[in-house]
Amino acid sequence: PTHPLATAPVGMPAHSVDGFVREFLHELNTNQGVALSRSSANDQYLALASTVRNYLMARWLETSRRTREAKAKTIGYLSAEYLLGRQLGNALLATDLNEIAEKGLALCGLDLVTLRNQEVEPGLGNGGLGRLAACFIDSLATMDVPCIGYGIRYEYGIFRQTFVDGRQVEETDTWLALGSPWEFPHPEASVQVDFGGHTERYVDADGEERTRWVPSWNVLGVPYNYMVPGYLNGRVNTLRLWSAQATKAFDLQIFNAGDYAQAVRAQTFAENISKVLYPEDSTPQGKELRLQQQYFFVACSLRDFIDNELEEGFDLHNLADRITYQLNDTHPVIAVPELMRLLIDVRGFSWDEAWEVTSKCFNYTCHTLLPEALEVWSTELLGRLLPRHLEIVYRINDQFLAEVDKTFPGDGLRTRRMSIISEYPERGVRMAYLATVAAGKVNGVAALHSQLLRDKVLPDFSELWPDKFTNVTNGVTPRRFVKLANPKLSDLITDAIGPGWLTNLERLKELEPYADDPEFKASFAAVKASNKQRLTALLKTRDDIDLPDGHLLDVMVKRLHEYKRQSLKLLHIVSLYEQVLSGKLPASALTPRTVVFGAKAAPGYRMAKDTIHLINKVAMKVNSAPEVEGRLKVAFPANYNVTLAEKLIPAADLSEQISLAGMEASGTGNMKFALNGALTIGTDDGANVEIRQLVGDKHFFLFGMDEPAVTELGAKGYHPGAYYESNPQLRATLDLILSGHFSDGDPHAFDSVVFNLLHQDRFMALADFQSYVDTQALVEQRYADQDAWTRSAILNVARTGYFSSDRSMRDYLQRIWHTSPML
Ligand code: 26W
Repeated sequence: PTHPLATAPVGMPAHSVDGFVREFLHELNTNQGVALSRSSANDQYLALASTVRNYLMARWLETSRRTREAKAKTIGYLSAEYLLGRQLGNALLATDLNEIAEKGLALCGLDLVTLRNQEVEPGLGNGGLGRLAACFIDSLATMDVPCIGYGIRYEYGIFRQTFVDGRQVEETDTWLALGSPWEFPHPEASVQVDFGGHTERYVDADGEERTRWVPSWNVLGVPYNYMVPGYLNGRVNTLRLWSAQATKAFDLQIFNAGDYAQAVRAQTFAENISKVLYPEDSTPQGKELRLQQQYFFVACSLRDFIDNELEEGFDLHNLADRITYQLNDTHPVIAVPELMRLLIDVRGFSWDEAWEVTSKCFNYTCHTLLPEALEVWSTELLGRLLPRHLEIVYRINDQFLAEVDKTFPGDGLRTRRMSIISEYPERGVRMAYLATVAAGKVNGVAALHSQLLRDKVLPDFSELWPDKFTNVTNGVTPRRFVKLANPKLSDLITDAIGPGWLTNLERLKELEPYADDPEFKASFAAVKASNKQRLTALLKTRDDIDLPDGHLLDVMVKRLHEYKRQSLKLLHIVSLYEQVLSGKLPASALTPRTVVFGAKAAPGYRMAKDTIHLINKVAMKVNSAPEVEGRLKVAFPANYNVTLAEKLIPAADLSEQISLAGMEASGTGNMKFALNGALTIGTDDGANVEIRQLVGDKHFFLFGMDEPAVTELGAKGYHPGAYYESNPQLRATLDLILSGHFSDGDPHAFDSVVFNLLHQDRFMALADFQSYVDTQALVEQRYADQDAWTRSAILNVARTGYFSSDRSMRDYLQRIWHTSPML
């Protein structure tokens, strides 16, 4: 280019109220095509989003230029889910534009809060795993680490939950309907992805025997780029989500012959691939479309990096110098045979050369311990959809089992146990084994989880390769979950210890002395009270729920799953209620308490849905019972999501982390609550273990069996009915549900939930019941001493800086990625 402006860095709009107003009105007029006086709130939101986006644009282009020039090693985060939450607030924070925007909008007669509330959050994830991905890319940008997040641009994210007569009803999440100001589509950079067909052998020009994949159909992957701004540091990384499009709009021959429906069918078929997020969290269904999704985004992502991020002529033997792929659970593991295929079939590498490169490029994070959550793809399906990949997996397995046999000669049982290919109930590919074989490092997500991963899920592998296994405890981004969610607490912290803690969260330790400072304690309690008021106002307008004043706010928010034991929390509520109803306890003896639930159930998960129904029915009864009026209340706002979490967590007094020990890999909600000054009641599970170690036993309410006790009880034979027989209060509690009291006299309404607890109770809720209610009594005692409670709450904040996702990223950089921030 010859024009000087063509090579100059893109200019940045002025950081002034005037400049902001000018930009905003320009966007409103030219992008939305409306005058301020005629504009809707949505127009105004879209114009505001574009304005803020423009401030980041120069930084974004500059980041990408710098990274290429430095040939820095990039983290390729491969994740089928990103649960981002709203973008505007975070972008304003990252650009330091909040105040300017507020003032500028006021000059236009507009209110920033109202516009922020227009945004529909991108819910492109189910729960913990997707939210973790969002926290990690935030931290990497903030720490100046080159990272591209790769994933799928689902047209419909996690379903919107409503309740009808207390039962969950799912509605489609139309997050794109009112415009999508944060994304940049690049159809010109589309990638073709092949499926189906068969493979052929042939001899190439050099006389080498090679394999060719002859696919039978294909789709296009269209990249959509999203900005991932670092906090006030000028770095803007990229999140690249792929959308599926038909390769040909439609078949003109067929169309001309008159069959319109047939002509467009192929198009609809292809575009289904990125249509909707699978709402199953932890129970894989083995569905063909899901495997298509996985291969689709992974194939696009590998091609994208090689073709567009590396300089021309780059020698792929050195690929591992430039990228390290992190596999977020097994969902993207098909990337392993895909990279092998690219190197061998397309680039002409030998098998050994290709394996040398591939085995240096991948690392694998496991996020679960539940056996049913480990993905196994049937070879029938895999062979039909990706025949070449199946061949490659077989060969990886042959080579791997030969290595096992060399280390443990003649140990046939062991080779069969460790095989990537399982034989029962049908022949399938164990994706966690494939990931472990290919990965440089395998990690769990909390200390206990990583230990159980080594000892129980992959013991043979950790024996073979002890150094492959490591732990990185999860973390959460303090930008979203402290600063944005809890501005008042953030101001109070800054007043006490000065600025800088938001990117160096261990500095919260400096708050410790303030736990004994009466003035600080009063301010801290006032912040909590104000956050409760904010929540009360929100729940009134959002759900028509009335939160009483002055209650202990007891919160359990997470996906509905049996192992998380929402049913145990419910038994506690019913038990308190039953004791008052039957006269065993005067209502005045209850600590005024409001329990808030938030939980979505997978649409096909019957027990989870029945549990939601039961919670809602108990809520209706308890909330209208004069016996417990002013003392006990149950609130279950529908559609718990990131946006609601940001209001709920800062208001909470008590954080419920009550999974059966050994089941919750880490948990991340537990960290968010502690950082916002809630006390935890929890089992010795996941990251709870580390939270308790850091905050101290006196400031954490531990209950229930630990993991060894759970294993022991399971081995000896668990009989939940025995607890029912021997514990009168537990019996009275379950009997009240069985009496039809909560179901308009229908005694069978909740048979599924109650009989499951009585006769199976896979997650041992009845075994932990007494310990749980006893510990809740200790909670009430502490709460009665508000001063002591506040002190514990402050110490929770001061001692949990470790759980910043910045620290998690430092751990990954040192232990797994072997790279560092850009200088
Ligand atoms: C349908 C297949 C499937 C299988 C597993 C879907 C989703 C999963 C995930 C692994 C479930 C998940 O989100 N795990 C959670 O990951 C969090 C982040 O590491 C942890 O904090 C949670 O404890 C863990 O349950």
